[in-house]
Amino acid sequence: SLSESVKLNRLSDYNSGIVEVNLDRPEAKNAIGKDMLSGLRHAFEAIDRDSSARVVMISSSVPKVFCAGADLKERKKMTAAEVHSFVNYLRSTFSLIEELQIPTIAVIEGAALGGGLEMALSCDLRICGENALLGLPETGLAIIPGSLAPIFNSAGGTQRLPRLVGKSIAKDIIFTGRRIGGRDAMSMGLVNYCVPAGEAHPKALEIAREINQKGPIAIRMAKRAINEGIEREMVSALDLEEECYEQTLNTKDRLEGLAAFAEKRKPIYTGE
Ligand code: CO8
Repeated sequence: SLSESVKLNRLSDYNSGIVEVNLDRPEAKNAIGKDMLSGLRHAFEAIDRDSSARVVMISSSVPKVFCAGADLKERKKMTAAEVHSFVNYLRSTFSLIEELQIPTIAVIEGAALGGGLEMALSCDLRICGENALLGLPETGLAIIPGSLAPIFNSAGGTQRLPRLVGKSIAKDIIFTGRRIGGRDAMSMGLVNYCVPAGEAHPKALEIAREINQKGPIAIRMAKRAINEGIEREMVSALDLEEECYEQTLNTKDRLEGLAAFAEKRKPIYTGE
């Protein structure tokens, strides 16, 4: 176990590849305190080193909550210097999640608020139940999402949210701090799928299994091309696409894909 509140599981029933980071701090609704944060950090560092991992799901075993954000009780006891180093560690951990080479899926049942939503925004995909409540309540606490020392590539809610849903919707969400239900989140493009309450986990597994069957190098290169390309101007972005495409050419998996097509069978990819 990495910490009391974070568990790292490999889903054995899907032939490895799919790993799950499970949040389990029921007494604080999965609020991110020091222990939870170091658990998250170690889990994602372990996944980063694990060359057999193909897809990550972040889920909660606490009913009706994904993550209540920063631990506001612990925060109240911290000195300014402690808050500063905690928030920097939080931000670099979210960047680690965002920059993981393999796809990440946030499985949101119930509340994903403040840092909890920012963690979900660091993921590639978000799948929620209809009971989900998503919001950035920070302005109500007289701070802004992901505040403190802007460091390139490690900003939080004010940066990732508008890139996802556009400036106008992001401003509505951040200025009002309103909690948004699953269906509304879906219509705003804040989540990829909204399913009946309790079904987010099976839906996420379905998506994870689909991704798990694709060429692993192709998936990694597609993620890189999209994430890095969107920050570049078009000519340079297209160069990046070409660079990423090249990485998929000299692979055993590409030949396996062509062979499987010719032989009318499912390809078996090894990530080589
Ligand atoms: N931190 C610490 N404890 C929490 C938190 C939290 N964020 N959220 C809930 N808890 C605790 C409650 O205090 C309560 O403890 P106790 O039993 O001792 O009273 C217990 O969890 C259960 O909570 P509720 O009774 O409220 O449970 P409900 O099921 O009724 O509601 C909610 C669950 C909706 C999650 C509700 O608890 C809630 O709204 N929580 C606050 C959410 C919030 O405002 N989060 C945003 C925090 S700001 C942030 O994340 C900023 C991150 C960026 C860092 C930059 C800062 C400088």
